Amino acid sequence: MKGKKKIISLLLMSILTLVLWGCTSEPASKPGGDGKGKDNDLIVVGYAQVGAESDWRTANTVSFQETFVEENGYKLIFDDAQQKQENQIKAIRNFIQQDVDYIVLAPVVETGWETVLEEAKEAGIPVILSDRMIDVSDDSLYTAWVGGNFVKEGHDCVDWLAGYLEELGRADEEINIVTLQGTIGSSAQVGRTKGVEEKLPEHPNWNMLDKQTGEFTQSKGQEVMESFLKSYDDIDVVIAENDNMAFGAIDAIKAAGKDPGEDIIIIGFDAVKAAFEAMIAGDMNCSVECNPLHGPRVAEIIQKLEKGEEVEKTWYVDEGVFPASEAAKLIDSRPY
Ligand code: GZL
Repeated sequence: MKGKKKIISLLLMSILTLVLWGCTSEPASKPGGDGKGKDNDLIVVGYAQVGAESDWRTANTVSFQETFVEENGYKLIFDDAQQKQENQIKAIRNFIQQDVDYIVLAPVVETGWETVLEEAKEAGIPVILSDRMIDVSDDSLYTAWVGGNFVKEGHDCVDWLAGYLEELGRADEEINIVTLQGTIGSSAQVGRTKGVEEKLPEHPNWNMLDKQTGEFTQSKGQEVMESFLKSYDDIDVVIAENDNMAFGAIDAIKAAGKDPGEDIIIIGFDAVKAAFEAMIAGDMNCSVECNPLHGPRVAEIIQKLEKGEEVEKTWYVDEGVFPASEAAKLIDSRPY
């Protein structure tokens, strides 16, 4: 709860207590027995979520819903934008209308946020970014960002593939790659694509045949992979910028009579549990982790802000690289 709201509510409560005390010998108390109003003491957080396009997104949403509960002192107002920026902007304006204490935004794309975040700043409501980043000239428009290092994830993908090809004795072979990109302009897509492209020149025998967006969804990933298989008959590797598009690619490759994980190496990003299941089934070769469990970190930032403490601007989540050889051993310990 913001400073001015706290003072006003304390003043109101003391006036109310004095008035009630004057009328009865019993001390004033409100329903619930603790003498505190139900909503008065809760920190109200508005979360403008991207959508529900992937397993990663679902896990991210659950992390917020499990963290920002009343027993932890919060009231969560959640909005699912169905991957549309205009819906997220509308949600932020609603949060401002409702005078929430904090706005959390998982920006579907990097650009187009200045105006609405200026409005939040005007209203004195701190904005915390979760997951993807925004591209703004004035970084005072957000207080902090929690997310994955997407460029590093792209680097890790190339390094893993190089090691795997070495293991297979294919280090010097011509390797043809296609990429299923995420939502174009999202920092996860921008970063992962950039990370892969930065390291490709280390492997002059690798050819990036094509890149196209699968919108981070399984169905679109399958559709794009079907078109790739029609266009190219010698694909060696699929880099899918999230696991759900990898699952779509696996379905398309099987339908084309080829063996995913064997004929075509499949690499995904996120490391969701279903990716471990696909790796155990032999359909997928690796997943580069991008941890979605941002709820506790965002709560940590809010608690610091509530105490008037300074917070770091950038909070990277821990992430690893998970090859199929590790999948059976690790799947039961996977948190999402
Ligand atoms: C990554 C996140 C991406 C995931 C996808 O932080 O933005 O969006 O990789 C999700 O699964 O749709």
